[in-house]
Amino acid sequence: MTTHTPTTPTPQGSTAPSATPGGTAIRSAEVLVSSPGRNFVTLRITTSDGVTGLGDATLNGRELAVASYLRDHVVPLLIGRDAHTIEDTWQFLYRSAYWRRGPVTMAAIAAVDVALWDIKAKLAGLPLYQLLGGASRRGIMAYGHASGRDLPELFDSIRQHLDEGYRSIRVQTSVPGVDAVYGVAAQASEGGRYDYEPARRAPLPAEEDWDTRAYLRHVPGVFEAVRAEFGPELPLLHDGHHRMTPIQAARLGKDLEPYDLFWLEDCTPAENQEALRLVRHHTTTPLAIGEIFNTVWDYQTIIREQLVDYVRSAVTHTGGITALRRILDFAAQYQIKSGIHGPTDISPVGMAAALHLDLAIHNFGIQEYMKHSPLTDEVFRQSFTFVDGHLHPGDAPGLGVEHDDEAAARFEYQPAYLPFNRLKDGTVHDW
Ligand code: GCO
Ligand code: MG
Repeated sequence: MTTHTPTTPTPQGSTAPSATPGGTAIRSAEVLVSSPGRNFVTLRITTSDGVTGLGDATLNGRELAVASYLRDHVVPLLIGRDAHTIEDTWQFLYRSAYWRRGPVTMAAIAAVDVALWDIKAKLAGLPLYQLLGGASRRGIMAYGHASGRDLPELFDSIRQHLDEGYRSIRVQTSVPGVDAVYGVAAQASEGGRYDYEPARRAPLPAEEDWDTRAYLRHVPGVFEAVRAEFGPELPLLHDGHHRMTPIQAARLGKDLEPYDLFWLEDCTPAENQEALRLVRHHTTTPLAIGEIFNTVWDYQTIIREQLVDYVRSAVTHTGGITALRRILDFAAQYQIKSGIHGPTDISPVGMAAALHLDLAIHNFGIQEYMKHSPLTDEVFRQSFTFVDGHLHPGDAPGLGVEHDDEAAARFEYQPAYLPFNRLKDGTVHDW
């Protein structure tokens, strides 16, 4: 039994529901920063009975800001709180900071939220998805990232993904006249694998170039060729990575209609949600957006006016399972489905949280899945499976991920930046 006494100050003075009787008081919270192939920030919460929970707090290229936010401002508030009070802790961290929202704050809250869900599920002796309502499907359809500098290379990449078991494929391509384009593996400087983005772990960001007109001319032909080679059934996706204006995005959506995309992602930057009205009015190509959003407020207009078909937020960047579940429930009222962000900069802990949510919700759409590097897998021991294009989080109690501290100690943090874009005349453009 735990007592809920929100008005009784803890020794830390945070008016936290205290929990000592049930042994679920938070004893410690550690911020673990490591770089096994790429940087990760992980929060580990331990209860007075020694039960541990993990949360992902990785914000690619700005990792240490979240580590400091947690270490300096959140961890001291957690000690002594009841690990069972997930909702109260979420509201406390969100509202008591006064300065709400933003990727740093919401990634920090997400890490606490997911670690507490991990602990609650371990204490219940159940895989986390059981606490979220149980499984709504047998497996989670995942898509992988194929890419190529030209058609033969792209076709090889698609075949390789099919051989690895993927049954849905994102297609990214080089563009004639543009030197380095987002999402094309063979251009990446580190070992030819785009997956370990940012491609360059270095003290300064890499500069890439961009030409929207060249891109708009080239991409439809690539999809025509892919459909001709692989047939009508294979679900194909494409990421515009925030580079188009609404009218340009509308044209691309229209031009891609004959190739029946599963979705066109991040066609505009969408800080301006209304921009998507114009795109929507001109094309029936399904739209996905939201990987850089961090609260439900970023989706208000988009969801209410049904301007997209898929919500792309990560558990890690949107305040955790508690908050993303609410966004997805809101979206469900408008027949909008999930497409949770899952690149390799979401740690295996963040991925596991996504998989438990994917399995439980009704309005699941698809899950992005880029395999982590073998180095990452040494640090994060996982229990998920990937069979015939479908993921499953496994049935270990909690999230099903353990952090190997000894392995992590071998991989020190390295400064890293995402690339940025300049147009031919030198103007900075969205990346
Ligand atoms: C995706 C994303 C990523 C982002 C990356 C930035 O669709 O998976 O666009 O590739 O670029 O998460 O850190
Ligand atoms: Mg994307």
